[in-house]
Amino acid sequence: MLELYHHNTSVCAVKVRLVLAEKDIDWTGHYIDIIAGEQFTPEFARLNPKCEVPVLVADGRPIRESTLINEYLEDAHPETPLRPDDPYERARMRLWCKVPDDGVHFACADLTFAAHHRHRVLEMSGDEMEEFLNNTKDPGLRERKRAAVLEGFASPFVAAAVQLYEKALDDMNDQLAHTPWLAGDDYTLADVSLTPYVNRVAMLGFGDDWPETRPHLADWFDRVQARANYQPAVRDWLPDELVAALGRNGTSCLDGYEAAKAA
Ligand SMILES: N[C@@H](CCC(=O)N[C@@H](CS)C(=O)NCC(=O)O)C(=O)O
Repeated sequence: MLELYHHNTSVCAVKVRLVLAEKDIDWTGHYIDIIAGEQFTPEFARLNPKCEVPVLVADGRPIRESTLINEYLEDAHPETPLRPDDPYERARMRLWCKVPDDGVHFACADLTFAAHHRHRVLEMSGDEMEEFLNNTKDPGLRERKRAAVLEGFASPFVAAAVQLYEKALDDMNDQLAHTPWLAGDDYTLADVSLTPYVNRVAMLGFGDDWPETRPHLADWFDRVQARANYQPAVRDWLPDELVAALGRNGTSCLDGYEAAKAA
């Protein structure tokens, strides 16, 4: 039996839910509200000392890090393969899987906090907010969160985050000009790994010009959303009011995003 500790909008949890849905694997969920700080309980810290979702528990044994969880799922459930057979092609696929882990994930956290989560954190009392921010184990991430909460798009980390994101989106568009999926002819863990990060900036309203500026990326994202795993892994977990609110916020956030892009 597989148990997944996850959160509805967490990009890393989406990565794992996409694979579970693609492979049609049964799982039981444990919902951790990471904006309310539920990841900091001692029980959850025993599963993941970094206090982050997702954690997959397979036959009582916890596995953390979404990239590694997805590799585990691929090894344990090789039916509906999501990796190329050829070792070189597989290495190329894994390069795409490293893109979030090498920086886009932190950039995504900057943008998400600056555009959305900060508004929930700012509703906390001063003491609650300090506790929430101080609970983050990684000192670098702690400072980035603090800046995004207090300063929004004026955070000194946001310009670099936007530029890193823009480069990744350009790289994807360039690749997708040559192959239908990121690692070649087939949908793989590479596409899974980038889907939630593209979805996040699209939800924040920063992708409306992609059909003109990044047509191959836009086409890929249309195909990604049309796949059978998208609805159960992504859309079913997004409250309608959140989707609507993000669309409305898009205009004001877009100014911040464009300013950061030009900085
Ligand atoms: N590298 C980790 C990152 C996990 C991560 O940052 N998870 C976020 C949600 S996407 C989280 O739980 N954040 C809690 C927090 O920042 O306190 C992975 O890929 O699983």
